[in-house]
Amino acid sequence: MKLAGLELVRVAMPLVSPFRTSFGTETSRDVLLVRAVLTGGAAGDGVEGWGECAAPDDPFYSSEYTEGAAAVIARWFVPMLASVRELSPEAVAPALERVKGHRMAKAVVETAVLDAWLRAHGIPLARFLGAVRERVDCGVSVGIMDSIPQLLDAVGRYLDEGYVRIKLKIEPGWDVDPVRAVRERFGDDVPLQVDANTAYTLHDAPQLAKLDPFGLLLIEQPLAEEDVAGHAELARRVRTPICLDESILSARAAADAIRLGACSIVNVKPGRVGGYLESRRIHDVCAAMGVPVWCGGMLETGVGRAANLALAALPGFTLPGDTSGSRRYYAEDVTPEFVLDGGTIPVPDAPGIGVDPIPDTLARFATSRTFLTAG
Ligand code: SMG
Ligand code: MG
Repeated sequence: MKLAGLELVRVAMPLVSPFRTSFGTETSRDVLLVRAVLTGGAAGDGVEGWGECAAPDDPFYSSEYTEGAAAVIARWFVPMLASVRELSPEAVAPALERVKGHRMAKAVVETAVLDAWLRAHGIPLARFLGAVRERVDCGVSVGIMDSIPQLLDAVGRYLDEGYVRIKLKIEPGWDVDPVRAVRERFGDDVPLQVDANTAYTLHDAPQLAKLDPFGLLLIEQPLAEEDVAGHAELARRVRTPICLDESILSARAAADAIRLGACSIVNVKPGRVGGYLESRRIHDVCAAMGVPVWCGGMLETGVGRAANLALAALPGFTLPGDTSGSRRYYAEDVTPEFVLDGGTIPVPDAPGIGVDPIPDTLARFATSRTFLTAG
């Protein structure tokens, strides 16, 4: 199979409510979807596949952002992939290896090719990855709010909807009080965790240790992306398990961080690590080292959500992920809705990622569409 081309589709997706983290507030997403068209071999005259870029609008979560991802794909990835004679999912990363970083951009391209390839072969992504479940347990990530009563309302609504785990975004000034308030209102049995998105330094260890009495599942990424040694030191000073998100860019980084004692749990986000193949390697490394993993989220539309659900169904994903129902994010999604039922969402079982954008809906949300011909 060869690449015929990639279509870059930009969609403007308003969020149902603002999502505030320690690095900023998002009210909508400028999402980059990629449609890969392959020809020849099992694809015959042509087969297409979809991927969603995890990059946010701004380079505040990590160095990547939507506009930058679209640029590197158009300028570098399309010509590099055009020269691959036998294009398979496994051939994408080696073909793009010369480009440093840009993992979210690499991931969306690899996913679109993977989806097309799996459709050509009639294989669902979940089966390809080695999934062992048909439904996955879902948690929800709750942003920083203006007040504790507002937070308790939001958490109460999510618990009523059936989410099986709550994650609170924290930052200096919004950490112990919201956690205590949630524990007092909803009890000690609610699986609860926090995510700081790098907002603290090692000097804050005494403050973070104040979270210990609340029996949290984990503290996610308290320190800077590069500060693996700092996380290892922090892990010795707090009892709550440390989970890394931003710091884990590859299976190698995961193995190193675990060996150094910087984390005992890993958040796997396919975009952050360069795709689903690397995500599976992280899963395997963590399983071999006895470290639980869970699937993170980047406010994906149904395109990215479908693939994340397949990943979250692997055996090592023993903690609920940020794989919430479509309605937690969008009043209307570009794919058929993913509905939370009994705290779980079914894993798509059709070939590839198992869903397609709905053409009319995509047309309404699209702000631009560019087809880049390979070769
Ligand atoms: O998709 O439910 C979701 C969002 C989960 O909190 C979430 N993601 O650091 O884990 C994280 C954040 C990053 C969001 S950046 C837009
Ligand atoms: Mg995180």
